[in-house]
Amino acid sequence: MKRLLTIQDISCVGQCSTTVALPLVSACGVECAVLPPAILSNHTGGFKSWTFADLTGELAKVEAKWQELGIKFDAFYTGYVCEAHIDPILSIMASCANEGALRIVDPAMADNGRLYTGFADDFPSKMARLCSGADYLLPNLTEAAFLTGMEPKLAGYTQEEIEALIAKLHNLGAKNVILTGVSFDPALLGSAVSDGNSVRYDFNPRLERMSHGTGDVFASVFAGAVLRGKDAFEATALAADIVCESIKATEDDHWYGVSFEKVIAKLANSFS
Ligand code: PXL
Repeated sequence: MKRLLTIQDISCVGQCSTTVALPLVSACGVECAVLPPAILSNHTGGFKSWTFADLTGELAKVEAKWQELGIKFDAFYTGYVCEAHIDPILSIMASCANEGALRIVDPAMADNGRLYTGFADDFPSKMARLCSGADYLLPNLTEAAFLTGMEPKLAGYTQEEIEALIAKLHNLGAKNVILTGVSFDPALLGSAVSDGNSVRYDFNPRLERMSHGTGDVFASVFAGAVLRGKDAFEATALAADIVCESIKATEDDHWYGVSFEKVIAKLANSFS
């Protein structure tokens, strides 16, 4: 069984980041270790306030212990992290990697044209350092724009513009780019998957519901699927299906996350 380390916060309540990655990566049949660089009472996307315990100081200690114990990983999957975490994370990814270990980077920092509350305007340039060594980079359209120094557009990207954005993301140093939130037809929403040579598109019917945490569901399933041997396009299609199923399984008044729990059995079965 492959062993993946996910590095992103624990939001104790809110169905995002580590509390999504652990069950979904595990459901794919991949061992999921966790390293939270911060613990929040709840996520920052819609709750009025939150607590934030920074664990930056633990990261180098954990790295030293893993080196002493010879603990290594087949893959690293990073999500929501802060500026101070980036250098320690790069160090862990260098020192605790099995040969050929994959780096899957979700630059979780923005959506709908805006950075998440708490990130300074220059944060995308810091996050770009993490993206530069990514084997798989998974930004949404807003994150892609910020990473490449462009103004984000809320809608109306042409295929030409999408592919120019993807080229810029490859120029940052990412091997494969999976750009989410792509739409050329109002009825369809999907992703562009690029290996640097060609771009393929995966679309699903657009669901008229804004949902928190769907980027984390997408990236977690994508990471698990890639480690189970699916190629980037297959992993994208599976991740998008699981996101859609999770949204459909979520009660209308459940605003802070999606009920991915109801889709775990289906996800696990897709590997049998
Ligand atoms: O889902 C991304 C995410 C992760 N972690 C925290 C967040 C968010 C999005 O708002 O606030 C703490």
